[in-house]
Amino acid sequence: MKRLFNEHIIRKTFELSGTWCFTTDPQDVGKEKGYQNGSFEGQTVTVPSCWNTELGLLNYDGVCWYKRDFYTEGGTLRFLFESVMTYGEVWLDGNYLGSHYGAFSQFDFIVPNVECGEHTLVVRVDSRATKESIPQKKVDWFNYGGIARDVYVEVFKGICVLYNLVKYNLTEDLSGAYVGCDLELYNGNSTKCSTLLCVCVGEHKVFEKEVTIDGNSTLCVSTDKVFIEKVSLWELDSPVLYTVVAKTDTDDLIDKIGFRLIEAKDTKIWLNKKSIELRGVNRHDEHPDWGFAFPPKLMKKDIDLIVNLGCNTIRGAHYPNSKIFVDMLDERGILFWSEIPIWGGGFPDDVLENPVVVERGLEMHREMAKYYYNHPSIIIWGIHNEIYTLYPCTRGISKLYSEYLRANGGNRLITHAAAFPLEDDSLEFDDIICINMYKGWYGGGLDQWDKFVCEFDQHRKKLGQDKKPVVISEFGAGALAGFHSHFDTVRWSEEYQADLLKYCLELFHKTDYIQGYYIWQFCNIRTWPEMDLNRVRCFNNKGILDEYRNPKASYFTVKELNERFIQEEN
Ligand code: ADA
Repeated sequence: MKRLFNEHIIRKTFELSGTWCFTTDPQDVGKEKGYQNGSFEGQTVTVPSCWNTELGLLNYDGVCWYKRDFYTEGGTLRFLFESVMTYGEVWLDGNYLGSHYGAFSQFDFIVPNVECGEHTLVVRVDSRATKESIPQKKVDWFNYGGIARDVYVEVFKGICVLYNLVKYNLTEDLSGAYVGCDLELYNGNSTKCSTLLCVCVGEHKVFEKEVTIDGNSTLCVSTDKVFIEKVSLWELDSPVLYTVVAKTDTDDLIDKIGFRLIEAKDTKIWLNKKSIELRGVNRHDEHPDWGFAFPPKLMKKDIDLIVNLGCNTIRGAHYPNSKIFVDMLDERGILFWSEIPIWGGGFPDDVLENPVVVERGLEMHREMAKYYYNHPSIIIWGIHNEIYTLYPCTRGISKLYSEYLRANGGNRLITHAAAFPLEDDSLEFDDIICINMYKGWYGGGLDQWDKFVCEFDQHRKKLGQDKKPVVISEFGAGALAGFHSHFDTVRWSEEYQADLLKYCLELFHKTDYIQGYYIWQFCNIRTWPEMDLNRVRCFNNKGILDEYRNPKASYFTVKELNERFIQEEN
């Protein structure tokens, strides 16, 4: 399942999800043996899935091969992969189609003149990290391997719409909008063709014109902005979505958008010109039984649990989440922070200085901004998490990524999660200042929080950054579900975690310049067994629910506090 709605009524598409033939290749000899031609035997696995959830493969990190036969009537086909973890190479009937690096982004190959009949698609997946990987080997989550999201085949007839990024500006009073589109088209025929291209937003036609494209070529079209006099806004309590249909004579692409304005000024965050406090959790798109191949049913359950907690926002720590999840947030009026997996501790300066890594990070931002552009729920782009901000190279990276997203990422707030906020050299590139801090768990007692809050207030004023709202993007404590203590000072107890979160939430809520928080974290997550992070049970246990979504005591503490804050607001 790709989206919560049909992206095409005209275009014929079929899923290649289901059973595939699968084998591990621990010596990485598959290419020499000709596996790319489909000449291997193996077990059956379902796609999408992560191989580490198969029996015996929990800790397998390496190369695997997948094979799937399918029938087509032929023509120009587009093979679309939503997520291959981490490096994927693809062959059709032994012919190399190409490769993609990066676990959390879609990619595709367009193949003209495919003959009618049976074909074989082969995918080589390599999950191993190198010095040039994003993320690096050292991360505080389990880096699953596999084809973790769906695979599709789309049949291209004539001129097709590959992408449609809807760009708009709202009028000052937010009642109307100037709407235009950046479209990418592809001519699936081998000869030059023309078509009428038409784009509608709801019932408003915003573009209609004839376009001509050479055979098997791409064309980008940017339309002029058209004024829509009356629009309903995408609000948290009424998230109105508009269906956008881009249509040619032979093809279509359907998406949804919402009209909203997000701003950060005068130390506050404003949604549609109303100030909001962000009440959120950090959530990994992960489950011990599914890995990153997270099923929609469980996504909905996670969202229900988060809404029940009184939250209005989720940070997709630490990578772009599946589009279905973001569709659900669009529909339910929940704000989302999306980021790429440049994760702190794993990135020493020699890695961050490597131009291959810098370019990979930029490419991940390009992909995120393009594929998620139309989602109204995404209000924050995170450029990196906890990298050491006093490396000379960090400033350059922060500048590069934030400038890219500011120019190409639509109306969103840009930030990075700062673990060293008092020595951070990149705060000036942010729209909101986001701080990860674990006082009361790592480094210092709980009362150190008050000291920090005063110190940072002085600091931001000294830097001239005091008009920017501050959000505490990570804080928390580990708790082993079921471990209780009469003493709230006993670490790892549910009581200790609940108390720490209560202390923090109350402090953040009453501090004027702090405009929100994201608890670390929604639920426990699996981590690498060999990590030197001291993770009991090989899990990061800071969830306010356990990994099977059973609540710890802190879940109810947080719920109670959020409800109180909401009441105060009204
Ligand atoms: C960091 C990091 C998280 C997690 C957390 C922790 O802030 O961003 O991914 O590792 O620490 O639990 O220590």
